[in-house]
Amino acid sequence: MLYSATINVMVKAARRAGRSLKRDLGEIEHLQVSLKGPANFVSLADKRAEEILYQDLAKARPGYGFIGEEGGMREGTDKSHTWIVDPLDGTTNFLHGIPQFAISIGLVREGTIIAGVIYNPANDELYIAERGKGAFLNDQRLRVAGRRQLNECVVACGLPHIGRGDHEEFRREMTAIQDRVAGLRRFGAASLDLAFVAAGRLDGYWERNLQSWDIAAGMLMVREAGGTVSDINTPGDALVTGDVVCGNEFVHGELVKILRK
Ligand code: 2AM
Ligand code: CA
Ligand code: CA
Ligand code: CA
Repeated sequence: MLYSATINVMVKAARRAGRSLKRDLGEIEHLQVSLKGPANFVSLADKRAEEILYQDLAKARPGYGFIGEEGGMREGTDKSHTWIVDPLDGTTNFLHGIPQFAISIGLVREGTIIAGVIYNPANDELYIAERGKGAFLNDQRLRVAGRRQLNECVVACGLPHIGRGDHEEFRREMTAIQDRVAGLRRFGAASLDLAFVAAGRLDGYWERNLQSWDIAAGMLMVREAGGTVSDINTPGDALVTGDVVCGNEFVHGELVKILRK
């Protein structure tokens, strides 16, 4: 595959940060884990990976703005382009040695996501999406699954975290969906849940209260694989509300019907 220069910059940065995460995975006991908020862990691994991503991306595109989970907002001189970066999505999995975590890099131009890279260094799966050009996993073009019977579908969700979201509402939604699908999953890394929908491994996924860095790259991945992604509640922008639902057009529609009741 021939990707654009911007994608190549993102892939190089993700792979370098990925090497850092892999090194740190081998010495979890030295990572100085702390809590940023209820059930929101951060470690040296998150911070080191973000520093690498910031350095590489800022060097290649000096004017672009940068929003990273651990570094906050850094404005650029180019007001139309912003990197949206999660240096380690799935920190809880990472700290438990569960190999379901990823680096997620999205590029937004004037409010539209135009490029996304999601990289899981544990299994070397690299997902790439570019607006209008498709989505790829290790250079293979991706297409969402085609199932049209909800009772044949495997759907993933995210659980509301301690101190966030409406836990009762979630239990109602989860029960309603669980009763209709072939299987329900909870993997714990939002970027990879979206990537799995793009890859046709999952038929659908929904989660509330996410942040832009969790989903910017993944939302584009699903769209470029032919899927439908939206805000759960309204036709609003999930990138802004953090409440995301996706699948093929049919599965998305069915999930929305259940979740909006
Ligand atoms: P993180 O590992 O980068 O924090 C899993 O449901 C998703 O929620 C992950 O993408 C995870 O990203 C995020 N997450 C984990 N703990 C969280 C918390 N306490 N509040 C908000 N988001 C959280
Ligand atoms: Ca976090
Ligand atoms: Ca995250
Ligand atoms: Ca993170």
